[in-house]
Amino acid sequence: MKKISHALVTGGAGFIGSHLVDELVANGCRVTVLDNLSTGHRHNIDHLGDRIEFIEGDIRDAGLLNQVVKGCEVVFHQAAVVSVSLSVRDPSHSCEVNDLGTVRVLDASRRNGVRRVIMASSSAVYGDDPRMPKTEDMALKPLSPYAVQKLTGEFYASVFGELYGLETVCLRYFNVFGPRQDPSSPYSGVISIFMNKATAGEVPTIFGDGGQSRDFIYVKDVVRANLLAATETAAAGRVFNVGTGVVIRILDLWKLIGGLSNVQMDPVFDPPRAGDIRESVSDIGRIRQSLGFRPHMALRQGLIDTLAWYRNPSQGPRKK
Ligand code: UD2
Repeated sequence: MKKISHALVTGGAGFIGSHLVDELVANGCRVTVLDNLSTGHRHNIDHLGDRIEFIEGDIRDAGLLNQVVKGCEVVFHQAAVVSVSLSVRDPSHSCEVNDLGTVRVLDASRRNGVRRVIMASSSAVYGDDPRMPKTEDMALKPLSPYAVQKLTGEFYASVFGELYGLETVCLRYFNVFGPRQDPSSPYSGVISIFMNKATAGEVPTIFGDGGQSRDFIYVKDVVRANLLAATETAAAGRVFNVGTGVVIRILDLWKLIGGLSNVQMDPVFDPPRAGDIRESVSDIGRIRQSLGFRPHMALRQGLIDTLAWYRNPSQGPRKK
């Protein structure tokens, strides 16, 4: 990897952010983490000790951002209210964090000479266009406040590029999974919830008929996409899908996780969630051709590794 001298990771104590921090540190990068610990955890980064600088604070705090961004070459903006259904319940709160917070991150970055900002966007921006797989040039149809907020962030990124010359790259994550994904809320990622249920021997709930499709990408592959986005010249000013192109239906996912956990339980079916999209699978041709990105981890192996983490009492999600 080309060297990054100093990076700020917003949301760096969270699931994806903390893996990104690990990799940056391993690459000899100086790292500052800004996280308000609303959903992130100190224990995700504790093992790094004083090899990173941790600032507990909020991305809506413009004064604080101006301080922490000073001297940073790259900002990885991972902090967000990440749940679609939480944004449906409380659109004002998620708007403040996801939109106002994002503008503040961009603004502090351009004022302080940051070279590039990598934005965590989402496949949610595609909404329910039935065409599969999703390509970056498709018409967008956000179906939830969360999706609107992520799309707004992309527009701001583009405008900050045009107006202020700030380099930005938007990464549309599909469904990310792996160790450290926190299963404790009803809005947690489905794999973390299913693993928690399987490990505890509890019956899972499936929203809808379980026929909805998702493209799950392992967290370490998402980290590699971020590092390419930060270091490849060709990435500047662009939007990329970050997925695998491989699809699985939610009911089949439960069967797979149940099988790997040696649990056989029929799920309970509840009505579909408001704002839920039916089909989601990525076309990753653009990021492959432009940045040379390929996911390394197959779903099954990724699930095995993640399950090992959930079962390890010294690492698993219940340790606070
Ligand atoms: C994910 C991302 C979100 C956004 C979106 C883009 C997470 C936590 N959220 O939302 O940030 O990028 O993708 O489309 O990764 N489900 C069940 N039972 C459960 C939990 C979930 O059936 O106990 C279903 C849920 O209704 C949905 C699917 O599983 O159809 C995936 O749910 P999710 O919350 O993991 O992720 P999603 O796709 O809503």
